[in-house]
Amino acid sequence: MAKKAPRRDVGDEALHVGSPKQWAAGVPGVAHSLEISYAQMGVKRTFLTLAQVNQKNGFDCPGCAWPEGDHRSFAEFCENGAKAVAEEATLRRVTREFFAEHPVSELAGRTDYWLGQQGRLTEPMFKAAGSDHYVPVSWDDAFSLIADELRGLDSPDEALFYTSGRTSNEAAYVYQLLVRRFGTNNLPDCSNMCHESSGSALTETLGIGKGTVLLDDLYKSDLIFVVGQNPGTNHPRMLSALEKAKKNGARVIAVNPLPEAGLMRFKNPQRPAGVVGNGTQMADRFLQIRINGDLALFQALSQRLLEADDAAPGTVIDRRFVEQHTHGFDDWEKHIRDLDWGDVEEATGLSRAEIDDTVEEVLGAKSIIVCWAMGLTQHKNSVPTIREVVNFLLLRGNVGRPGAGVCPVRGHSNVQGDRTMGIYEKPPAAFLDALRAEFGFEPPREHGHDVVDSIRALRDGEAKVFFAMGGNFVSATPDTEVTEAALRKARLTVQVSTKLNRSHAVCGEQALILPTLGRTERDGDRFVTVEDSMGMVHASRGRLRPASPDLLPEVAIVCRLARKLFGQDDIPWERFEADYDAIRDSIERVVPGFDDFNARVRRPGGFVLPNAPRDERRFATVTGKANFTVNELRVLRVPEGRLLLQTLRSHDQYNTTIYGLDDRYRGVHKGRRVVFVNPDDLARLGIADGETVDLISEWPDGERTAEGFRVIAYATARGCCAAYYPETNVLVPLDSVADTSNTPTSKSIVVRLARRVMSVSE
Ligand SMILES: Nc1nc2c(c(=O)[nH]1)N[C@H]1C(S)=C(S)[C@@H](COP(=O)(O)OP(=O)(O)OC[C@H]3O[C@@H](n4cnc5c(=O)[nH]c(N)nc54)[C@H](O)[C@@H]3O)O[C@H]1N2
Ligand SMILES: Nc1nc2c(c(=O)[nH]1)N[C@H]1C(S)=C(S)[C@@H](COP(=O)(O)OP(=O)(O)OC[C@H]3O[C@@H](n4cnc5c(=O)[nH]c(N)nc54)[C@H](O)[C@@H]3O)O[C@H]1N2
Ligand SMILES: [Mo]
Repeated sequence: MAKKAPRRDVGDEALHVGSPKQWAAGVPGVAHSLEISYAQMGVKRTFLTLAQVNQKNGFDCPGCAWPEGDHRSFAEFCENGAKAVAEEATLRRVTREFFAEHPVSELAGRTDYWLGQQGRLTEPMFKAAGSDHYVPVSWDDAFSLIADELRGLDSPDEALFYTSGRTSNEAAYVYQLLVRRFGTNNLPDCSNMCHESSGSALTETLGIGKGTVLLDDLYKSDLIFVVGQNPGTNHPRMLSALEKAKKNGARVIAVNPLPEAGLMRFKNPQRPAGVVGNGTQMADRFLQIRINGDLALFQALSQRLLEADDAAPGTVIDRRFVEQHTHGFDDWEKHIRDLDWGDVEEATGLSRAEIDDTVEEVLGAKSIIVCWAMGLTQHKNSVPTIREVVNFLLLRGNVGRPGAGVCPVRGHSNVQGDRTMGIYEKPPAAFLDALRAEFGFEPPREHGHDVVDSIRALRDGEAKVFFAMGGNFVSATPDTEVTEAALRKARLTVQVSTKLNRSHAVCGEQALILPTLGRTERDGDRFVTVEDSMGMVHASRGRLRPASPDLLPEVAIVCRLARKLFGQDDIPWERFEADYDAIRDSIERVVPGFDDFNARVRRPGGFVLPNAPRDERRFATVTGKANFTVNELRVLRVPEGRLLLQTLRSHDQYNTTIYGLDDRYRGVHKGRRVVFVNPDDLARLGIADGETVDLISEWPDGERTAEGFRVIAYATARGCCAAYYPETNVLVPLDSVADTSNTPTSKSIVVRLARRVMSVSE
C-alpha cells in the first residue's frame, strides 16, 4: 500500500531561495521578531510583554528549556523566544462564529501555519458524533461528558493521557494524580519523541535520566562538543553561554551534517558590539558528520585515547575514577580496541586526520562537556550512541566535576519538570509508593503506553478516549496517515489547548476543545513553577490579561474533571485548584529534592535539584557505579540511488506551530516544501537545483510519499539530505523506532528523490 501525504501547503508558489547565512542573531533577528510580535499584538503590548520574559518576577519563556543566567539583562529573551511569546500573546481570536463558519472537514484541509494564524481559542467547544461542526459547550457539561465516557470504558487502560512539555509542575502533578487515581499509567508525552533516548541511556549508565551540568560548568569547561543540535534557531540563549565559555578559554567543536549558522558565527543581540561587527566565531572545529555517524565517531575518539594512554601510560585515562566509580571498563576496552576504521570512515564520512586532530583537542582539555539534542536522539541506534558518548566521558573522568559532564539540551520549556512530576508511562516503584503513602490509594503498577504504543492502541481499537494536555499530537507524531486514521477511530478526543491546531480538526467521533491559559497570562494571584534543562526550579508568573474570560488554568481543568469523575474523594481537588501552595506541599512529600519547596521557590532564581552524579559522583544504577557499555557499530548503509533524510525545524517554527514561511539562516523564503541536498549527490542522481521532487521512503509494508519538494543544492554532508517536519512525518512508519526508547527515527530515513512531472493544474 502506498501512503501519500495530502498536500496542504500554501504559498509555495512564492518560494524563493537565497544564500545561507554564516552567522546567527544580531539586528535582523531582533527586527524580524518584532515584526512578528507587532503583527500579532501591536507595539505597546509587544514592549510590555517582552519586558517580562525570564525576569525574576515575570514568566518563564515558553520557548525552550535553556536555563536563565544569574545576571539577567533587561531583555532576557531571544528572537525565537519573542516569537513564541507573540504566538501566545496574540490579539487574534478563534470564536464560536469562526467554528460556525468553518466545518471540521474544511479545517482538516488547512496547513498547520494557517490554523495557528487564526489566534487564541476562547471558549470550550464540542463536536458531537456525526457532526461536522464544533459548537459552544459549558465547562460543566464538558467535564460531565468526559467523566461519563471515562466511566463507560471496560478498563481504565482504554484511555490515553498525553502531555506536551509546556505544562507547569503543578498542573503536571495533579494531572498524573488524576490519571493514576483513575487507574492507568497511560501517560505518553512529547518526551517519547524527543529526549527519551537520552533518558534511557543516561539512566542505565549514570543512574539519572537528566544532564549533569549547570551553566557554571559551561563557563569552566575547556572543551564543549555541540552534537546534533542547532542552537542558533532552537536554543538561541545557549549561544550567549557558549560565547561566555569561549571568553573563559573554552573551545567548541560542532558535530553536524549541516553548517548551521549559529554554530559558525554569532552576533549577540544583547550587546551593542554584537549588533554591529563580525560577532564571535562559535565552533573552533566543525566535524561535518554523516547522519547517524556519531556512535562511530565517539568510538573512534575513545580508541585513539586508549592508544594515547598506551604510549604514555597513566596520562590519558583517569584510572582512579575508572576504578573507584565505574563498572564494565575491561569489556568495553576490549571491544573498542577491535574497532574497524573502515567502518568508522564509512559511517562518519570524516577523515582519519579530522578525527586525529579532534583527539589532540581532547587530550589538551582537562574538562569536557558534550551537549546534544535531536541529532542524536531520533535514530534507531540513538540509545547506544548516547551510551557511547558516556563511555567517552567516563574514560577521562569527565562526569561529576566542575566543567565536565553530559548536557542533553531539552526542548519544551518544562518537559524535564513534567517527567520529574511523574508524567511517565513507566513510573518507578518508589514514586508510586510515595503517591500511595500521600493519598491512600493503590496506584496502578503495570506500565502504560508511550506515544507510539498509544497510536497502535487507537489503531487497533484498544484505546477509545484520548486526552491531550497541550501539544499537537496528530502533527507531531510519525506515519501521518496511519496516525490520523487511528485518532479518528477514538470515541472521544479532548484537547486542552491555547491555539487552534491540526489535532482539533483530525479528531475522534466526539471531540472537545478546552481552551486554557498560557504562560504569559495572569492566573489570579497564583504562580506556577518549572524546571529547566539543568534542573533549576523556579517560579513563573503570568501578567497579561487572559485571552478570554472563559479560559481555565490547566490545574483547574484537571481538578474540576477529577471532581466530576470521582465524586466524593479523599484527594483535596478543590483545595488544589484554589491553592497551588497546597499542591507544592504535596509535591514536597512525594518527589525527592523538593524540600521546603514553597519557601525556596519564592527566592529569586529558585533552587537547583539535587543531582547525585554531579554533586557526589554517586551513580544509582543497577551496579551502583557508572557503567561502561558495549555498543555494536552497525554502519547504516544506504542503497544505490538513495539518500539519508533528516527531518528538522526551520527558523520560523516552534515544532508544529509555524510562525512564518522563512528559514532565514538557510536562505529559504516564503515556503517550506524544500529538500536540502549536497551538490555532488545531485550530480550523481542527475537532479538539478530548483527541480521539484517527491520524497519516497520504502518499507516492507509499502512506499510512503511526501509530494512536491523543491531541491536546494546545499552544503550538507554527502549522502544526506534534510527537509522540515511535520511535512515529512508521513515518511516514517510507526514501527521505525529507536531501540529501547521507542522514539520515532525522525533523523535517519532512507529516501529516494523522484523527479516530478508537473501537471497542468500545478
Ligand atoms: N525556535 C524553536 N525553538 C525550539 C523548538 C522549535 O521548534 N523552534 N523546538 C524545541 C524542542 S521540543 C526541541 S526537542 C529542541 C530541538 O532542537 P534541535 O535538536 O536543535 O532541533 P532540530 O531542528 O531537530 O535539529 C537537529 C540538528 O541535529 C542535526 N543532525 C541531524 N541528524 C544528525 C546526526 O545524525 N548527527 C549529528 N551530529 N547531527 C545531526 C541537524 O543538522 C540539526 O542541526 O528545540 C526546542 N526549541
Ligand atoms: N519528523 C519529526 N517529528 C517530530 C520531531 C522531529 O524532529 N521530526 N520532533 C519531536 C519533538 S522533539 C517534539 S517535543 C514533538 C512536539 O510535540 P508537541 O509538544 O505535541 O507539539 P507542539 O507543536 O509543541 O504543540 C503545540 C500546541 O500546544 C498548545 N499549547 C501551547 N502552549 C500551551 C500551554 O501552555 N498549555 C496547553 N495546554 N497547550 C499549549 C497549542 O495549542 C499548540 O498548538 O514533536 C516530535 N515530532
Ligand atoms: Mo522536543
